[in-house]
Amino acid sequence: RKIDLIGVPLHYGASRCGIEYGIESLVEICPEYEKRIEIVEVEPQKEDFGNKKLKFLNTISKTCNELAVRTERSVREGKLPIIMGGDHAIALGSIAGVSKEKKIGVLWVDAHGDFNTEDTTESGHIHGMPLAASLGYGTDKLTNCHYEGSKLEVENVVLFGIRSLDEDEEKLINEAGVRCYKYSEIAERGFEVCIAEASEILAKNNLDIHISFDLDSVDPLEVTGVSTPVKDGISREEGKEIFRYMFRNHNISSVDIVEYNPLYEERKETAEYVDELIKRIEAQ
Ligand code: DIR
Ligand code: MN
Ligand code: MN
Ligand code: MN
Repeated sequence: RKIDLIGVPLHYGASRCGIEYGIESLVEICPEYEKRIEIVEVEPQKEDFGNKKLKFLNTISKTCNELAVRTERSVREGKLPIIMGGDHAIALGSIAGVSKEKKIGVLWVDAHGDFNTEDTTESGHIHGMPLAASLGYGTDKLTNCHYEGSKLEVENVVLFGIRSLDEDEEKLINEAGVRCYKYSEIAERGFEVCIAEASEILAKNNLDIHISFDLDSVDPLEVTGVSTPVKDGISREEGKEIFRYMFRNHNISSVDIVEYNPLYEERKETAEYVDELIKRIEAQ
């Protein structure tokens, strides 16, 4: 299948600067991507700066709506879109776009749950909210991205690699009933066992699967170029194995690779990793 590389240099969903340079930095080590990546531009909108629980809501909402149109078209044309961030808020747009075209499940690989709403968030950063919003939790302006209502069903969503949840965020995950593989469980029961089980849960309804891969899911000792590193995590190899395993066992509709922040990386090893992941997907 032909691959569409879609870049979204959004940083308004996150706290620290630098994520907006991720795509440029990738192109520096792999110039061949320059012509291939189609950029969805981020156009700053008028904001309500009094709203500390939904920072930059209008800009993020606008960007996600545009990305959704672009992603929907890619899937409709029979292609596999890889959406590159930018911060993880963009997953709301990619999932909205793909799910307009076909019903999907989601494997969310992350150190964080990204399951906050304006009522549970401690930071007000929307990159901590896209999974909840895709399931219909939170403000209309996010949950109604691209089309009205929820994009996913709880039984078709699995969280993987999680080791940092806000208190009320964790309550909401449990209330919603989403299966959450914390890193502690993966470390205890083994990576192979857990990815196989996660894949089986997602296979139940025979849906195409979207993989949303936050680079901070990987151990920050191995991938340093992220804004919000959390101790421990899956290895680089295990991250690649997730793609190998999922592509072998599912029809993968689309992929996000997000949160690459070149300002924090030590030796371009994060850019190299993004390149390796793209090449692995292309080899399927
Ligand atoms: C935190 C951090 N839970 C928040 N989230 C991050 O701001 O809601 N997600 N870093 O990737
Ligand atoms: Mn900034
Ligand atoms: Mn994330
Ligand atoms: Mn994260």
